[in-house]
Amino acid sequence: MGFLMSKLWNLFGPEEHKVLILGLNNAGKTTILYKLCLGEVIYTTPTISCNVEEIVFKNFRFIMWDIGGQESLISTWSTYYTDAEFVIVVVDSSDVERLSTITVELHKLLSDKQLSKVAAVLIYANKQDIEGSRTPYEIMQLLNLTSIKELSWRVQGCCALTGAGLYQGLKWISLIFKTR
Ligand SMILES: Nc1nc2c(ncn2[C@@H]2O[C@H](COP(=O)(O)OP(=O)(O)OP(=O)(O)O)[C@@H](O)[C@H]2O)c(=O)[nH]1
Ligand SMILES: [Mg+2]
Repeated sequence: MGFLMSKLWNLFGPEEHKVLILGLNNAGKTTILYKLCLGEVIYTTPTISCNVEEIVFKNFRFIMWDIGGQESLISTWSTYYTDAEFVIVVVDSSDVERLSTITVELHKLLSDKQLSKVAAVLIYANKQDIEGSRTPYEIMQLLNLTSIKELSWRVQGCCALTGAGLYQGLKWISLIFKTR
């Protein structure tokens, strides 16, 4: 019976999609993941490999892969790319010094052939609560997003601590899958 139920769930249950959450260390990726999953701000430590959680939203089942962003881990990101259908890049909007680093990494990952199933990228311009943070519009310009023609992109300003902006981002992801 359990087997039959799981088959029916697969047939009629929410569609499953693998989503990668990438970005430099301290950007707020893990905080965002658990704020979305649990509705709470959890205490985080730097992610050494990855955290994987499921989020069911608007009839979609997103399997979220939050990958560690420390410098030494960036070269391992591509080992998680197989079957990914969507990429979220989290940017610390207050970390102006490292915006050029994430710009390079963003454009590099989007040109990786292993991510050929990815049709869109959401950029969370996180830490909007910190004074002096770049606005979502500035983040769009600094990340040179207008040069990306092959896929859809959107910058969503957010604050993982309050949750502001997070669901708007999730809504956009579900819209992308709905209109595919
Ligand atoms: N002020 C502020 N702090 C935030 C926000 N989001 C996350 N933080 C803090 O930023 C720090 C790093 O957050 P993490 O979620 O661990 O960062 P990460 O991107 O997962 O980092 P790695 O796992 O090392 O790649 C933590 O102290 C968070 O509480 C935010 O929107 N505003
Ligand atoms: Mg983390």
